[in-house]
Amino acid sequence: MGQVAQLVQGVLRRNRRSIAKAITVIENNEPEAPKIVAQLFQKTGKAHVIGITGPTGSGKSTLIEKLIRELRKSGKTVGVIAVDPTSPFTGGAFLGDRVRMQEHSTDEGVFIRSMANRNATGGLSRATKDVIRILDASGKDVIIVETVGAGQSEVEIVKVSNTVIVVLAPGLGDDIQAIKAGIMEIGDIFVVNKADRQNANKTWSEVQAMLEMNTEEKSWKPSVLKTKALTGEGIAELLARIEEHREYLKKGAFEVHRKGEAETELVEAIKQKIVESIIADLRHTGEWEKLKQKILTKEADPYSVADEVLKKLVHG
Ligand SMILES: Nc1nc2c(ncn2[C@@H]2O[C@H](COP(=O)(O)OP(=O)(O)OP(=O)(O)O)[C@@H](O)[C@H]2O)c(=O)[nH]1
Ligand SMILES: [Mg+2]
Repeated sequence: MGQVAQLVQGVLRRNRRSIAKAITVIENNEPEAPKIVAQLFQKTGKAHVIGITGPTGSGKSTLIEKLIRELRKSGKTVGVIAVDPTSPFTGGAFLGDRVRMQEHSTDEGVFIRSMANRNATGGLSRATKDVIRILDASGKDVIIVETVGAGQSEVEIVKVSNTVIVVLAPGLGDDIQAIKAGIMEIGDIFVVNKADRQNANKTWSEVQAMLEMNTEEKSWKPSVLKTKALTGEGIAELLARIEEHREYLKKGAFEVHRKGEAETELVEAIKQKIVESIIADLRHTGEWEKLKQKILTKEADPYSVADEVLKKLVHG
């Protein structure tokens, strides 16, 4: 059996090492990556993907840890992808390390992986999407994706998730102002964590007020929950709300979402294929080096060179 077939079999058998290896192949964008995705594709689409975002330090990882525990109690298997865990709070793969150290380390029903945001732009959501597929094919019922809510990652998390949870916390008031434009639109569920803190009610009211300002008619009305992730208070309510959203999606919104997703992915895939094949051709004919040289010597700017490439493609 070839390496790809072996990995695919391993993932389907829920073998931890195969899952880890397959994810590494995806992350590094190795040549086998598309083959693995292609062979697992039909076994995907069952998991509920939950995106968790919010300012750094709001308690996302702590909350996820508690969610994992509750989900396991109800017999659900869980995959977690922590994207770009490089904030000053965690200084790296904190969630993974912390949870691994605890009871989940020997639990076959939990798989946690940190992914670095190293090859950014576009590549991240593609890689994340494919890693979700690996976990999905390996039979995980719920897949949680954690990202820090800042700029681009907001858009990305919507692209890959069925349910988006925005986690805020008191004392991050300025942040709320700064991020509200982007973040308030994407949440299906809002959480004000650190409800044990003094200003929690104030933050809760602020978030509530912001949501009420949005008068756009939507069939799903986001709500704001309070949690204390450290003690686990409010987690049961959060899970109930997540379940409500899943039920809501099943009634139709899910199909609409999937169609939009299929279209976006197809567009991305076509773009990528076209770009790769043009560049491969240019390299093959030796043209690539000459074009690069034009930019280096300032004979032409990159856009003019790209125009030139396109004209040749169209007119031969
Ligand atoms: N007081 C209080 N502290 C909390 C609560 N939940 C989390 N914390 C603390 O807040 C800090 C940040 O928690 P994390 O879970 O790492 O936050 P995060 O949002 O994942 O942070 P980044 O991944 O760095 O964006 C930690 O010191 C937690 O112990 C809570 O409910 N109450
Ligand atoms: Mg975290």
